[in-house]
Amino acid sequence: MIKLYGFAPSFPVNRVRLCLNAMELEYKFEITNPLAGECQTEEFLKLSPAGKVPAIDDDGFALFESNVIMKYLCRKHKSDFYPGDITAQANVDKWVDFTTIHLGNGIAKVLFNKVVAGMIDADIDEQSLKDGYAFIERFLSVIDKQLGTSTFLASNSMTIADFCLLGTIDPAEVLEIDMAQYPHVDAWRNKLMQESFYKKMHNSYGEMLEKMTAEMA
Ligand SMILES: N[C@@H](CCC(=O)N[C@@H](CS)C(=O)NCC(=O)O)C(=O)O
Repeated sequence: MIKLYGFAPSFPVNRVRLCLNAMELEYKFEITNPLAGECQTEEFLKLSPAGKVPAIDDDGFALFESNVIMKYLCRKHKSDFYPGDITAQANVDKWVDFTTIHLGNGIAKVLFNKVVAGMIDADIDEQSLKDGYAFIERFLSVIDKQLGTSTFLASNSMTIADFCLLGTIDPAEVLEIDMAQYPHVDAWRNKLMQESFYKKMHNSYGEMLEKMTAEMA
């Protein structure tokens, strides 16, 4: 059975969880918390040499990088969530990379400064926080425009680009992103959050984080 290494607040990990759930693949979630040093063990570094989650072990085949894992799973199980047609696939790749590189970078900056810094007693970098919000505003607006033209991010069918975006934007409320500014993303997201592949992960990012923080206290 597939083993997925990661922990619940990690948005790259959650991209893979959404994909596994939507594909209805059985997997074991091996909780591995980088904030507790659990990614620096000799055993974990064999799976993921930079000590980052997510990583998977699929019956002895080890892989890291969230988007690569989703593509691997779809190819292996012949899922249309990553279409084989060359132009359809290029469209998916385009939105996966755009979401990851531009929006994801902004989310990571804000998430670190607003949530993670407090957990590990690190200083808040005000400039990084400001840059993060600026990236989010600039790039989420582009995604909003795109979602005004199609039902899902890359086309009218759901693909891994949707899992990538849904995972990335999952902490929106916790990060105080005003989703009303992005009505197409907001409507798309509210619909997908009702789906069982999302509910199987958690009811909301905020609820999950609150529960986790209470357990740590
Ligand atoms: N590009 C990677 C990013 C993974 C990543 O940054 N994971 C964070 C958690 S959200 C991590 O493991 N950080 C631990 C560290 O950097 O030591 C992916 O998409 O899988």
